Amino acid sequence: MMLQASVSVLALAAVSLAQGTAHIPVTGVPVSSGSAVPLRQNINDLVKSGPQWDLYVQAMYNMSKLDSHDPYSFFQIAGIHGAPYIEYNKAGGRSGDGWLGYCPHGEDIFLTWHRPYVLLFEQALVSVAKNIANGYPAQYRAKYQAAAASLRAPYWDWAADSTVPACTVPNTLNINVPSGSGIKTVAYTNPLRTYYFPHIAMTGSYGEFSGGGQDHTIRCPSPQENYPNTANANLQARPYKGWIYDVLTNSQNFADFASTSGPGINVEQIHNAIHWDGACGNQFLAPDYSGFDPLFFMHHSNVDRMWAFWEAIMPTSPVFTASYKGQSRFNSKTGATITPNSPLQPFYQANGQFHTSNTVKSIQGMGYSYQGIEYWQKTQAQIKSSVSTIINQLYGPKSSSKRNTRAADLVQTRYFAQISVNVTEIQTRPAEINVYVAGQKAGSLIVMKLPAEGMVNGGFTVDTPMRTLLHGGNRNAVSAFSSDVEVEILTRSGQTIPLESVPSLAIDLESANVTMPSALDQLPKYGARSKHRAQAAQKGQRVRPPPPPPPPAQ
Ligand SMILES: [Cu+2]
Repeated sequence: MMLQASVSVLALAAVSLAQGTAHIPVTGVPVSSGSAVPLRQNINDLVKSGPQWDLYVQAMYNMSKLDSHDPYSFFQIAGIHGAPYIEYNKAGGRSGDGWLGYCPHGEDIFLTWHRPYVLLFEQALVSVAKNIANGYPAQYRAKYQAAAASLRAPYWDWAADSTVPACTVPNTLNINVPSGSGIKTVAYTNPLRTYYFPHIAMTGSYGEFSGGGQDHTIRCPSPQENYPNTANANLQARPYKGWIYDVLTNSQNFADFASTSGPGINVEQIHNAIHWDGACGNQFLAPDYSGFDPLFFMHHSNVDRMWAFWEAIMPTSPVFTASYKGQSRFNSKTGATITPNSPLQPFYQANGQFHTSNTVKSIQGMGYSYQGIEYWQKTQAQIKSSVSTIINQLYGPKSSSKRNTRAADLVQTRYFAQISVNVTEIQTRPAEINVYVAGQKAGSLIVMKLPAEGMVNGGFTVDTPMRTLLHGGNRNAVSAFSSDVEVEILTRSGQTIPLESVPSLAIDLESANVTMPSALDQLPKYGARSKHRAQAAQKGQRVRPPPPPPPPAQ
């Protein structure tokens, strides 16, 4: 195996290797029990934090420059996701028979696998940051050491603010670094803008590795595109805020919430669209290389936060309960039975066993938390209340915080399109499925390269087109919807995949009565739901009846 520990940076790993356990346990950053646990920060707030920001930027840079064999190097950690197809953490040899990265997509373990993944990145980040803090001159050292101890993986909240973090744009960032017995402000190479692949990876030392056709990660390349402007235009063209509010409040169980394997709107589908939009395609959209774009861990920290929020408002809900047949991964074959107790390779617990979906279900004891989830000082009910308030404030419709509204005004009918498709029929992936109702764009679903096969599901609200149909005088808006849905499937380069080549694609219209909250710490309550299969046509091929003649003049 190709891993070697670099002892200088790897206090924690070096200890476990020396003790002969041979695995880096993914524990997060240890925090003494009962004391306040550091919160992951919004990256746009971390920028203003002074010493913590100085350390984060330098730690990201140092990780990118660590020897590519070092298990805490950015190369090794980012490379777990897809390419290169090498063993990490002595987690077992290659046994996959299809996709050979470690990450699962389109499966119930999508969220549970990515939680210890971000946690491993975080413990490496903080370990490197602590070393940097120790190098600050005496009069600053304690302040920087404290900042390192409470540094955690920042998140990019693309739903509250659908633009790329401004700090990922410039070539340099101004930070304070040690200088003699003081500190000085320097223009520091920005490690959040791009990552250069190690030369030995590009020349084949780790096996198959193309870098996605580049020796560094790129985003929205000119002259056709521009970062951040094109990325921001992409992001703002989708209603991420509403999607997040809907997925957090509408999902009835973990499997529906978590991944594209469950029906209707889900977190993975929203996450997929961020991969499509955030860098205009390129490595960030390719599962083999997406882990290397510095946007990745900010994005996945936020995905993890969405799951933590959902758990806070659904505290008694288990992770998925049914077993299923998994797809190929680095050390798991197609068809392996996956349960909530299946190993999440290559992530070990401290006891030498692999993490499982059950061992990562709660963030308690993982050394990090999020605002609202201060579990060391709040009851479960208080956490639910504060997280509900945050969800309403950040993602809710303006009316969600209205008080003293008449009860009858709070009941609404909401409409969702639910899409399902067998991805093997969409041979050129990733692709975007755009849905139109009465000629107007109603929503979109990104279908990724992964999962490699099987059914993928997603959904979004169609309240606006349904309202238009209702106001247009359609007494039966549900059947009006059904007879006026059109679909356009586009590849990343804009080529059309004809609907007739994707016969499995189905669109259902789900309607539900929803009681909207009357207080800021309450969330919508979904009542009975009903579903109608719609007849989708290729966009532009729907023959619409001519509009009715105007009524005769009196
Ligand atoms: Cu992702």
